[in-house]
Amino acid sequence: MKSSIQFIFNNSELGAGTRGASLGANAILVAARSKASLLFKNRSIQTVKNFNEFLDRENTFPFAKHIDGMLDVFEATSKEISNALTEKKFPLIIAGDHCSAGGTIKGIQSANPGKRIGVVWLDAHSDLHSPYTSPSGNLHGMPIATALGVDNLESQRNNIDSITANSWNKLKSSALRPEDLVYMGVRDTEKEEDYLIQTLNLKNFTVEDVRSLGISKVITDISARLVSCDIIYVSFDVDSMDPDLTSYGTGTPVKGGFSPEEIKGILKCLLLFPKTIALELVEVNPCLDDKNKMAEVALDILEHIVEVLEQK
Ligand SMILES: [Mn+2]
Repeated sequence: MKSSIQFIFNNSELGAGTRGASLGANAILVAARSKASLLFKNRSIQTVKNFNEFLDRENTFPFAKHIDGMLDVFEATSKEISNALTEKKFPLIIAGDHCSAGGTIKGIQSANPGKRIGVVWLDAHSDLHSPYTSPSGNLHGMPIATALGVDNLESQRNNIDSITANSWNKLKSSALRPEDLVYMGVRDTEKEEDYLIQTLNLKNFTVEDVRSLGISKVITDISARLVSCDIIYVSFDVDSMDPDLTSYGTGTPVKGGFSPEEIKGILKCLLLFPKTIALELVEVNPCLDDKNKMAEVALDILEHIVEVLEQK
């Protein structure tokens, strides 16, 4: 399916608390060129318009930083992803911070009206906060809450103003049912998120689960869980990997993650699901790195992804 892969760079870092994730996709491109990789050879790259200039303005939304700009990010992202899917392409997205993935899910929804979407979210974090619960106000901790359409008022800690509330309601797609979400590698959550994981009965395959059960058993279980979904989106935050086995070139590294080899095995199986229609890699941050190491790890994984897709 070589011709149908569409690389999409989404260089937004509006949702991150640390600067530099907007350079992640280009850091991978640089790694590819310096290693004479064929990954991007003769392939077009679509670039989503970014709104990172909002970072140079005063933030007036302490519990959802730059949410005004994030509305633009979601709109631009959704349009680009929806267009690629409508053209029967497989979007292979390399994005900055993970928040824009909420826009990706919106785009998948708009290109597939009425279809039931399954999401496999590989991440150290559950990204379940809302402006009502976030301790940091960083939007990259909220994309899954936008997809599920949850506020989690039971765990409310912030009193938000009406502009934040209205903007938040616009970000929410509610495109995802809780039972159609599968986490992998989540190991750093806060109590507000734990509340949702428990009450919504969200499934997480921990690193230990994958090691003790084996990848194939876990994949069989995921396939069964998502049997009622029509299409599947895979979202891969590089912080799902162990920083000591990869690099600290990501915004919020957490020890105890997957190895790159485990990730390759997992992604291969997920990509071979006939229903999988898009994959996204996020949170490479060369500003936090030593000699672009995380981008090199990501490059190796992306080469594997393309190989699998070409054989699919
Ligand atoms: Mn993360």
